[in-house]
Amino acid sequence: MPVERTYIMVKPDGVERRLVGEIIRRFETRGLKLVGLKLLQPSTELAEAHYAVHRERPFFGELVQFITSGPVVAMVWEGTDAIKLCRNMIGALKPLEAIPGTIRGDFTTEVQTNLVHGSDAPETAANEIGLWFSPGELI
Ligand code: IDP
Ligand code: MG
Repeated sequence: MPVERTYIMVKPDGVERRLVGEIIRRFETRGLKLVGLKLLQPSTELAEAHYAVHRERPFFGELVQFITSGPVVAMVWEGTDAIKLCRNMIGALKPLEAIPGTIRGDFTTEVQTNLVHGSDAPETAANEIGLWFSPGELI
């Protein structure tokens, strides 16, 4: 059971809907440790780099537009099996599969405006943390 760090982001819809506190509370009360946190307006370049894996998908342009449409809350959370644990707490991508009790399952019916991002594997977590934070910003 490895101690991991994962990149978690409240997307612009979550900030707009005043769900930042609710989302942070869930990770905090679960017992994860907050090691990085900032509010920022992402550039198109940063959004494209973050979602580079989806570059060929038909929704890529729309996705980059959405993620840059307003401020996001970028965070790094640390804990045992933090990557999968946070993905479980965020819930599935498909709205019908996002079960109640998860963030998506409790607060959204949409596939794109789904409130929160979480890294899906150790390699992507390391890559995303490096993209959004400089080492000095992590405690
Ligand atoms: P994930 O966020 O659960 O890891 P991914 O498949 O990595 O899901 O997709 C990244 C993001 O792209 C999703 O969170 C969602 O905002 C958006 N997205 C994924 N599939 C679609 C789609 O079919 N239409 C519009 N947006 C999508
Ligand atoms: Mg993903």
